[in-house]
Amino acid sequence: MRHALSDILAEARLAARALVEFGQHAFNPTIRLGVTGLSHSGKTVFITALVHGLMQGGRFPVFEPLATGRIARTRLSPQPDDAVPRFDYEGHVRALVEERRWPESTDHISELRLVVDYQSQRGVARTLTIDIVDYPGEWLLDLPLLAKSYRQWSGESLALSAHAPRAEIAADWHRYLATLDPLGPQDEQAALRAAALFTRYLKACRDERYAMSLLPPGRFLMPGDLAGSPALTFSPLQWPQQGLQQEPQAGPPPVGSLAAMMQRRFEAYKDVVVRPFFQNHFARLDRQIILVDALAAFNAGPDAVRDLEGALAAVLECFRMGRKTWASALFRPRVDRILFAATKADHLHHASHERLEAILARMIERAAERASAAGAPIDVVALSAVRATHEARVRRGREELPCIIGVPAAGEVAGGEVFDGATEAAMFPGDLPADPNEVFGPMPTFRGLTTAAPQDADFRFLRLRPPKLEQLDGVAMLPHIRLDRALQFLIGDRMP
Ligand SMILES: Nc1nc2c(ncn2[C@@H]2O[C@H](COP(=O)(O)OP(=O)(O)OP(=O)(O)O)[C@@H](O)[C@H]2O)c(=O)[nH]1
Ligand SMILES: [Mg+2]
Repeated sequence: MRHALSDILAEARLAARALVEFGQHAFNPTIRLGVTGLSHSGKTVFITALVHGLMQGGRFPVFEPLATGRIARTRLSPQPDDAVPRFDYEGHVRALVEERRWPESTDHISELRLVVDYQSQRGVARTLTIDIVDYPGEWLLDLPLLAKSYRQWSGESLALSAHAPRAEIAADWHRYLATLDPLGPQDEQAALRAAALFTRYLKACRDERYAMSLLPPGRFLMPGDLAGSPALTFSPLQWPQQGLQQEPQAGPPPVGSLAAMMQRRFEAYKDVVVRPFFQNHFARLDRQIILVDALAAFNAGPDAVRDLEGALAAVLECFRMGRKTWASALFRPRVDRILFAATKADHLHHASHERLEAILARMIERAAERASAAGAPIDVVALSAVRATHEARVRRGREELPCIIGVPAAGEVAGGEVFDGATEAAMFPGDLPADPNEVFGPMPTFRGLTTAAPQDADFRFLRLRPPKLEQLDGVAMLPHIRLDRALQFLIGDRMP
């Protein structure tokens, strides 16, 4: 009840804004494109490469308006939202193209406006405005918290942490929780300690050895200016009599208890962090691409793959929730296309690209079953926004092996060799199974990429240097894999 009135007001505000935007878009067609993914999934590189390709008029054969020469010009323009940092396109291009290094990590939302002048199929001059919004996937995975009570979330988080490999990582935190009485008096020191151990557990889960994906609340991993505030100083609690599976419907905890304190802070987190994100950003998106570092999960093995699938189900749940909650008659439908993209496909030989796509598609299918339909068309692609490798066959004894060749970044080490950032190396990325079913099920036969060829295991995920620009018909381009297919799905239909 507490939020009923504010939710109604928020909905009215959103509806009013949607109407204004709808009117504006009738004269000036605009797409708001959300780009998200967990940290390190490739968002910054994706946006930079996409914008660079569009502005340079690059080689995008599957993006029909560009391939058929209908796009006259693409330019940057001041963004509509004054309170959102601008996506530092120029800085990132400088890093990628001039310095040949990957852009710095970014942990905030940012925005960039692109204006495309093009000719319609009938030859009429038109303009499409694309607002690209880059936001951390961790924020998206927070949205399901809005529909959960503290007790429910507490029970679910503990249940999730009870399985391998999380259980081992969570051992210290679990041990500490066992000493706390949720119904005992509130205690700031206990809250601080529990929150610190909970945060340490979340951070360890994200370690590349485990590569877990489903780790809300997201701000525990990227606190920004909320670090140390009560809204980030809480943790699930274990009710002794009920064990790990807590009863979500139970009444409110007694006033002044530790559980009441945690519950208040959990609600504060939703008020300060989650609702503003939902209202100011998420509810306004038209199209969404979700970047997934599936290779990191495959590398870590079946547990990480299962966890990633859980995260994808949570993501789909957000879109369903968004539609159910906000799509009223006043609204034009919001996110009406969702693309899941497995990034960094250039780490695999092309023979595996389709397999990567098939596995991701299977993962989404199963996630969608769990999340009930998302309500918007979904597609899946395996891509590399910037292709840092080329392919070759390398002789090993009597065998010829398909491998990829790239320049490992300076300081990367493999097989006792320290790379200087200029020397090429051949890598054997291992094979993905041809049948996606080998990745799933209770006893998956696919054990992870690292077990495919142990002698080369440490070669597999070397950080590679970005490539040199390719010269194509006098245009300097960043090489890519299937970036054009992503673009066609995301905006092709809006340029008839
Ligand atoms: N080889 C290759 N590496 C990539 C590609 N895209 C991203 N990477 C690697 O992945 C890293 C992370 O990419 P970013 O674009 O910074 O990822 P992000 O999602 O913006 O990460 P945060 O800002 O930390 O959330 C880069 O530093 C590269 O090492 C790609 O297309 N090919
Ligand atoms: Mg980034």
